[in-house]
Amino acid sequence: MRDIFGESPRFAVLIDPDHEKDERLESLLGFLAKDMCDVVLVGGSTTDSNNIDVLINRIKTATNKPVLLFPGNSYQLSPHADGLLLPSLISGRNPDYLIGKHVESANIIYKSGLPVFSMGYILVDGGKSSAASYMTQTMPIPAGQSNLAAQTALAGQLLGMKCIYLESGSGAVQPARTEMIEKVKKTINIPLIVGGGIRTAIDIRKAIDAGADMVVVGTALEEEPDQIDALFTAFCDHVAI
Ligand code: 1GP
Repeated sequence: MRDIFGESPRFAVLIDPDHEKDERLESLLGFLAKDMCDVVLVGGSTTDSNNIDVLINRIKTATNKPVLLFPGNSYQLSPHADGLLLPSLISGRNPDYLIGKHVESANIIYKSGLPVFSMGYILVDGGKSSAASYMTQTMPIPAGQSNLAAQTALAGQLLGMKCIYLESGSGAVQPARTEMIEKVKKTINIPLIVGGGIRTAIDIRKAIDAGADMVVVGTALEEEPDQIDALFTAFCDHVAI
């Protein structure tokens, strides 16, 4: 897989396959065609669509940036992607999402030849119930429990995971707190992805300053694709400081 992390933080756009038919997607793809991101993630918690191949081909027609699967379940896989972030929900205690889904899909993933990047996925309370929490039947880590998040991330690193995703849930009211991002970042030495509820330039700056190696924006851009110009500019300006 191409190196998705580097010396400086990355800006990732998350697209949910459920929204493949949303007319706003075309507008977002138009911005991606102008290189307004570093990475595109594709995935969601609830999809039952068969649109993932179509969606990935549309994205890859628009941009040369890496397109990585970020699957919420074992059928959100496509050989057309550039790689797979393989999440294990290490904040939860549901064996299906720790290892069960992985066993179900191991042969398919292996045969696809997709580069795989194993990822410790940590769900944090984002101020409202999230689809990820509901679908996985797991409790998020309370937003104020930075030590617990850091311990969980460290356990993921010790298990050999290649990155950690601190997830407040799609459409979260509150992104992960800076104290938690800082604590997790200081505790691990693998890349840290932060997403969920990031909507503004301030949210992006806070996440970067706290130590995020990648910030993920989904809902805000799916709702209002035009915002990407301002958000990506703010991101680039801040990273350049
Ligand atoms: C969800 O972290 C991602 O898995 C993105 O969240 O949709 O709130 O940007 P948003």
